Amino acid sequence: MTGVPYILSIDHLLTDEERLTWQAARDFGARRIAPVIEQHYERGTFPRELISEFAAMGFLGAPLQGYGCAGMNPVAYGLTMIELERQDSGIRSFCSVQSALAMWPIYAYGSEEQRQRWLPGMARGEIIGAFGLTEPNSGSDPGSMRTHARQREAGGDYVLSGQKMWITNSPIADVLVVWAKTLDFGSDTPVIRGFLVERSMAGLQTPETHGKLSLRASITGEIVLDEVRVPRENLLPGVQGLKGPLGCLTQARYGIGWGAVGAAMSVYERAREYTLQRTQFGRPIAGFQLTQQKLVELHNDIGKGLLLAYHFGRLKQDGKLTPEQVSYLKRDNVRMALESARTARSMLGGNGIMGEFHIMRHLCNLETVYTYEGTHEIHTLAIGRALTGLSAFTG
Ligand code: TGC
Ligand code: FAD
Repeated sequence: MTGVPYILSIDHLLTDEERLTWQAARDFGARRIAPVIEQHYERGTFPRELISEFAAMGFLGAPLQGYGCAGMNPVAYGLTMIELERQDSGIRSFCSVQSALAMWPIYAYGSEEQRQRWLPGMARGEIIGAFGLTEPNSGSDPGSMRTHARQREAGGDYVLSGQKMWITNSPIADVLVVWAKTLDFGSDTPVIRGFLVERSMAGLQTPETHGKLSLRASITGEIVLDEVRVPRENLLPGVQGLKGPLGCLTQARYGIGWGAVGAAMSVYERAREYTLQRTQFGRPIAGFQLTQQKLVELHNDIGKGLLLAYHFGRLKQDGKLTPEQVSYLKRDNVRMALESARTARSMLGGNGIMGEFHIMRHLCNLETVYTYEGTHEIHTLAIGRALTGLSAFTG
């Protein structure tokens, strides 16, 4: 990120390894994702053929140590998120879900047996994961979930029933991390717990959601659980309560905060290139003051977003990053990227709506990114609570 089209430079803030990781991820995106992404987006398909290549690049479980994972530090991981989302939010989503929402809970809350059983295959991309929290009647308020698990005898299996919706990768997942209100045998107080539901378990269905006009190169579906018998060994033993799924979201939201900068970079670079070439009134439209103002705003907002991500990345490396700071990062950078995409789209005039110019795809994707992993409004309230000590979520 040195030289035109960027005045800001952060290269000197990075280690050699971080710079190499960034360059390798950028080259991979340009070589393997860029040529196929528009076609997948139009068809509404995900490039499954690239999963083994994501694994070879170390993108799956990237920040985790051991179990065949790359063990990237938070800044290196963030830089890979930039490059994946520079290509498409749906591609970054696949890697986010696999790494932060499926592998991370097994790593952080699972038993050693569960880690050994699942993580190496997930890092190789041979086992696909999903994360089931959202339900038809519980989105922003996951504590109101209805999916439940009941244990009918001491130490016995659990029986899960309920419905999750809007679940990335559920139709292709081999293992689904499902959060359910759980009643242990003999207890009358349900508590939220996580289960590793396997594809082969009877009573599980994962129908695909069709008709999306956003994040089309990402597979989305439901999780329907009809008395699914899940052995006790598939319960995540290390966490109870809403802090279980929210802890996973903190990991994923951190990656999104970086990834959004990649989408913004893509739309800015395309708008700059286009306006330098496009001539109206006898001169390149990049020569008009109003166009330059737009380019400057895009450029400067990207710089601020990148520095914010970098700063929080170093805090994370030191173990000091708080969930409220992650809300700050996700909220601000996604808003910035979405506004940047709208501005960049306008700069291409009619061509701005065409697939071949890629900006409209980013714009449509970012509408989802604005909503998932905690909506813009929910993060506003999370930060507002941190600033005032007053919760405005209810009442
Ligand atoms: P609240 O009382 O605030 O907290 C309950 C417990 O959780 C702890 N906690 C957190 N822990 C870790 N990370 C966080 N970010 C945390 N936020 C809270 C908290 O300390 C407490 O722990 P304890 O020990 O005291 O019990 O809970 P609340 O009911 O008031 O809810 C707060 C709220 C609204 C912020 C939360 O529910 C929320 O974040 N809602 C948004 C839901 C959401 O983000 N869903 C995302 C679904 S997954 C998804 O979208 C994947 S997209 C995948 C892709 O990339 O393709
Ligand atoms: P609602 O919660 O109904 O919100 C609707 C509107 O009301 C929003 O603007 C919201 O901000 C606002 N609102 C709600 N409460 C308040 C309040 N207290 N104050 C002010 N405004 C409020 N979920 C998963 O579990 N796993 C996944 O893998 C996953 N992948 C997804 C992929 C896609 C493509 C999409 C679109 C969603 C995905 N989600 C996933 C679900 C996503 O996290 C939810 O859509 C999101 O949390 C919002 O929930 P909701 O859609 O039910 O909206």
